[in-house]
Amino acid sequence: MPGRLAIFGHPPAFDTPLHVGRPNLPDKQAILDRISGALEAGWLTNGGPLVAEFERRVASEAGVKHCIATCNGTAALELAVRALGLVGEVIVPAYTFVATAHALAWHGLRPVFCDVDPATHTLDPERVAKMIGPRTAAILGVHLWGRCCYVAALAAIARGHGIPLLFDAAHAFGSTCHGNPIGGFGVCETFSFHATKFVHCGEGGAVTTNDDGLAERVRRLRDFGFSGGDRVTSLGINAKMSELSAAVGLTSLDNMATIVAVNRQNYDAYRRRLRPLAGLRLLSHEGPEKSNYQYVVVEVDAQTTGLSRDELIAVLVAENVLARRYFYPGCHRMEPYLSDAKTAATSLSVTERLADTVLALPTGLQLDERGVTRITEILSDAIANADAIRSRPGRRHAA
Ligand code: T4K
Repeated sequence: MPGRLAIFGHPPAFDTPLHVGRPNLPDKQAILDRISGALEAGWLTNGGPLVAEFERRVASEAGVKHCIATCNGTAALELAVRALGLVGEVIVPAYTFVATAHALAWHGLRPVFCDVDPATHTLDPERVAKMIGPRTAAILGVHLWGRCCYVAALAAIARGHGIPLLFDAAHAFGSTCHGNPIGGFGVCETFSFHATKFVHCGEGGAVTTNDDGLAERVRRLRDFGFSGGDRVTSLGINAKMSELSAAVGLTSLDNMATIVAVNRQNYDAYRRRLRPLAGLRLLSHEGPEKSNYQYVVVEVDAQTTGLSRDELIAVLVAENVLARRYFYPGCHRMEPYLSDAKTAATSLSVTERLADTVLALPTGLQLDERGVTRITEILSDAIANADAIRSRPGRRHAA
């Protein structure tokens, strides 16, 4: 009934806002204990024991030889492209967080935006193959939403053209591809351990690779170009992770299994409850691969629901459910890329449809089955009252 919805002036379903990307903090005391140890030791960054332990544990989880921890996921990508010495153009999906493109452009590389596969929202290998040109320096795949992209097909294309393939695995720590942990594919992969990720450091990231030389270059670039003692052997930057971030990250790793289990329960509850709602397609985390279930992503078919994605977001936000329209409007429709005439002329029909229809819903430790049930009831009530919602006076679309 319209009467139950906050958008009609009734109290919101949730007293406290539910966020997409609310940090999981299951054991604050353990974080404080680790930070206290670092303070006692008087060692806060630059090669401290907590970062070293974090790197060992991430490498082990990702099944990879080297992990180089960084101050964030964007810096990890930047170090990777810099260490690979890329020059020219890099093929990348437009349907991703803008950091993927910015990390390239910041280093003078031109992101060439490719469309994605409608089923998985990840780079479409057939389109990638057609876009390779004389200036293509690399392919950068993104394992979106915690699910792997088409690694084997992309690897075959990269191999055929003798160009490196690397992956932005910001969403995909703890997930697998072809049965192996994400982290060891391509020449290297990069992770984000931002507060909004299911396992996080507050701010943090990492480059993972099995290539000894590349690992050494990334380590050097991360630390001003120092290659031992006071010897500087190349240009470098400060992209180091601090001991305080590693303290948060290690505690997060300790709780990883619990967080994934809760994410999975929430996803299963969403799946059961959304099934009867025609016009809402939940992106699947089913199948043989392991997923971290960290994003709950729904495509809204406005013809069927009677409400656009943005109208549904407005309903949810009024209930204190802060759903997000990731990744709107697609990187190719953002500056500075839009000012590039070639990019502006690019039409990416799948990316554009997803940017207009995808809704990310809250999950993580802030939520349980009751909360998921309530959120899906709101969606159901909204669809049942689409006409009343559309015709109410002074309606505004979600920003
Ligand atoms: N590649 C990909 C594919 C990525 O998705 C990302 C980052 C990167 C690369 C780069 O990695 P980092 O350099 O960031 O490590 C957020 C995150 O800031 C960003 O890390 C993430 N992807 C992206 C998907 O989401 P915004 O602009 O949505 O952040 P914001 O501030 O709106 O926060 C998201 C929600 O989380 C809000 O509802 C508020 C809530 N929140 C956030 C923080 C930080 C909290 O409740 N508490 C918090 O402490 O980008």
